[in-house]
Amino acid sequence: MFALMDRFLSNDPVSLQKDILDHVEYTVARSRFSFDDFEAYQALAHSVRDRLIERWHDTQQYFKRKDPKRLYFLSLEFLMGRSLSNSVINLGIRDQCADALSQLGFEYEVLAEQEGDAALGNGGLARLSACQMDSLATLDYPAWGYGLRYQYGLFRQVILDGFQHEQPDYWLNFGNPWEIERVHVSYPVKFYGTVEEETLNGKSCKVWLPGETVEAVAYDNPIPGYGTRNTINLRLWAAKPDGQYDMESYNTGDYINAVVNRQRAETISCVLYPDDRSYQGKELRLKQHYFFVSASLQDIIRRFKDGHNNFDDFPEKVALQLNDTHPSLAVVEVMRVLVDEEHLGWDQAWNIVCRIFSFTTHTVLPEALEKIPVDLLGSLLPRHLQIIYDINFNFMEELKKRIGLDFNRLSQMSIVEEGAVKSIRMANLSIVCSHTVNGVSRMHSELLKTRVFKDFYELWPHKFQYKTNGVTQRRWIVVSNPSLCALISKWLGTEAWIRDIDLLIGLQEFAADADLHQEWKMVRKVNKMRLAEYIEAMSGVKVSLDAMFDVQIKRIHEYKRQLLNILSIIHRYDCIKNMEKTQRRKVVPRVCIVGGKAAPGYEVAKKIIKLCHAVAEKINNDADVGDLLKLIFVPDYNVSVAELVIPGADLSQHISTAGHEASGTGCMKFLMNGCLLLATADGSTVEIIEEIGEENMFLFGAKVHEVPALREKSSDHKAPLQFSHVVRMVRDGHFGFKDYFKSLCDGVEGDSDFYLLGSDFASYLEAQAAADKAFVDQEKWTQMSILSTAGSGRFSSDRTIEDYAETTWGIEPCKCPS
Ligand code: 26V
Repeated sequence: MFALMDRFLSNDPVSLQKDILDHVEYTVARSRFSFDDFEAYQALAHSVRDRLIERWHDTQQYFKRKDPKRLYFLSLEFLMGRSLSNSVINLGIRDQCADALSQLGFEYEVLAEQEGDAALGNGGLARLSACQMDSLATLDYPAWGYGLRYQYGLFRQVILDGFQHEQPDYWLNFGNPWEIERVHVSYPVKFYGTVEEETLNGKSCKVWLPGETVEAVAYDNPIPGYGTRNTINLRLWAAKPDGQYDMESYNTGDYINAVVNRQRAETISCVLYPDDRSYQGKELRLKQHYFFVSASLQDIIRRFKDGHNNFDDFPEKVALQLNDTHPSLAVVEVMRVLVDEEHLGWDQAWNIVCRIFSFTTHTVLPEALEKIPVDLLGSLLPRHLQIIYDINFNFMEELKKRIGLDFNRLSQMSIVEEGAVKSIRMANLSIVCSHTVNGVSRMHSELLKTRVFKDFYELWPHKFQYKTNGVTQRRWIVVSNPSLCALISKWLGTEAWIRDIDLLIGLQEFAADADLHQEWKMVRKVNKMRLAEYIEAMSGVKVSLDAMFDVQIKRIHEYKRQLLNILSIIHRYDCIKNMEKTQRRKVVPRVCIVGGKAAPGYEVAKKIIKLCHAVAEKINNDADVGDLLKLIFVPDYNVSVAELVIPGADLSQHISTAGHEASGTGCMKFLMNGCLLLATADGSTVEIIEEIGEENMFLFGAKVHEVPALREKSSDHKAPLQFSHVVRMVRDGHFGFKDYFKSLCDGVEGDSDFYLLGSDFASYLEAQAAADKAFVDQEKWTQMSILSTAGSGRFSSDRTIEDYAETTWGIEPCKCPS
């Protein structure tokens, strides 16, 4: 036996260099005297991976020995982005890697750029999952993430003539050193078939005879914590044909077709659904949900049984977190396994289910609430449909006892929705079966309690909680903004804020310090230069560093109101055009940056992207305007693009119609990076206001309680003249594509202005003017910027996760000794 210390790989540059060269030769199979940047990246990635695996083993062994209650985080989506940069920071070996590489003639930053993003998710919910995994590892919680290993991640956005086109993201093309394939960790997942009644030991029980079986194979992705040895696991499932051969079809001679049919199993984990807006009852999607749920639960139950033989202990050892309704079939699957396979009584099983699940919802939009057509569910998962009916029957009986025969309310709360298409309401199912229902910001939770799930709140007020979202400062400051990171540590005299974000508040003390201002401005300028270079390389447009970099990056949605931003840019353009030359000198120059993907079937969002390009074309080529105004659309927005853009932003926009953004997490990343916010009071911005004060932001727009009345108000009184004027410019074809943009214009004028662009326009322009005014006074601006970073502590995912651990999951840290 080696002594433990001897076993660990060393992290000094010499050892790293040796490992890198060994991987060049033996893993990448290139000569150690001749390899390119990509091959060097691969070798570096494998060297880092080796170190992750060591820690991963130790952590898993330690968890096994200690046998704490574990959290299982179930999510259909994780937007992890790049792994190398994050891993070297969390392992504390970034500088050593850079040293090792430079002696080999390579630059760390250049190699890090070789990695493509792991984009196994759509937007906010998926990136939140990634941030939360980082916090779970860093805070030493005994947690596992479970998800799907899509072969194609979120589509790549390509812009041609200003129109969005989608291209497949075959991200595994060049291999993925960050995962470990576990060919021996695999489970059968069943679909279709029939349910038979059988008698076992004198008791009647249900037996599901499936029509199709697919194998789920595990791929493990180690998630290292920062400043700890703990490295947790994100286990993603891939679908493979099962090992059973249907001799009949092979023998009939149609060998080729038999093989091809088997191979079709892989389509289950083939592609991520790119719509984050409205749920469509698609069989493949439902198959993905169940495939993921079934494999994860088999794995979790196997782990539990290895050491426990009484299911009554299950809730002491297992907490299951439902990330939105997408994994909600898990509640039904646990019932099925306990009742049909483990032969527990219904009541005993139900008692267990009610103690293990917690549910977090990430939306307020009714159209995003999942409903699964009963016919679809019944054909794919016949036994599950029966169980759902049984759960609902019991729930309705209990409800009748509580509220009497109020049929209206009973039918609203029922898990089964009657109607043209009889469906299962997944949110209702999740609420009924979970002990806790979390919102993602205080405002979101209030809306859940007073509107979306009002009836459920009245029935079970104790179930409703909220945990305001947070983001990890490791990725969003340390990785993406190293100069700011160094500056913060210098002024705080410690790096401890990287684990203990509350320390950031210490910057407040220096908010007016002239030396800090100098250094802060320098850091911001360097980041702006980096962004300006990217913009020029990508679009050919040269932008002025003296301009205010004004950014709106997020998925394109009507409620997020990118259109409001573009219309105000048109207004700014129009004002500049109509000014005397002498007046133009007073204009604060702006570089407006917009980025985001539209769901492929979301026509309005696609038109907004086209309008942005059409307006940019006009403005950026107008000599009258010059550096006073530029409009840039950053294509293919993803995590890596965000890491580049956020540190370089002066101003960022979070301008959703009040009451529509459940939380928003982009705003938190900008805030941490010292970017000022121009925002409506919606989702988490309400809480940001409380932390940094209204005077350090630019707020505008209707408040959530004013929105319903404004929607009622007659259209003539809503929009100011400037608004009608800019819409008219679009209508009249000022930016071309007159007919194509007509429906966009119709959608914001008159009574159809559902998202209240017209009625918020005047106050939006005022907020924009206030931002211009503040920017002129650079000392004031810098102070606001420092105060933004200083006040961002509450918005770390560390705080969110600690809160979940204590008040929802009931788990405790389990720190693996170093
Ligand atoms: C929703 C749906 C709904 C229909 C079916 C397909 C599908 C796929 C993905 C999603 C996810 C959308 C939900 C989401 O990302 N919500 C965002 O969650 C963030 C984290 O809590 C939050 O900050 C954002 O405000 C919220 O929009």
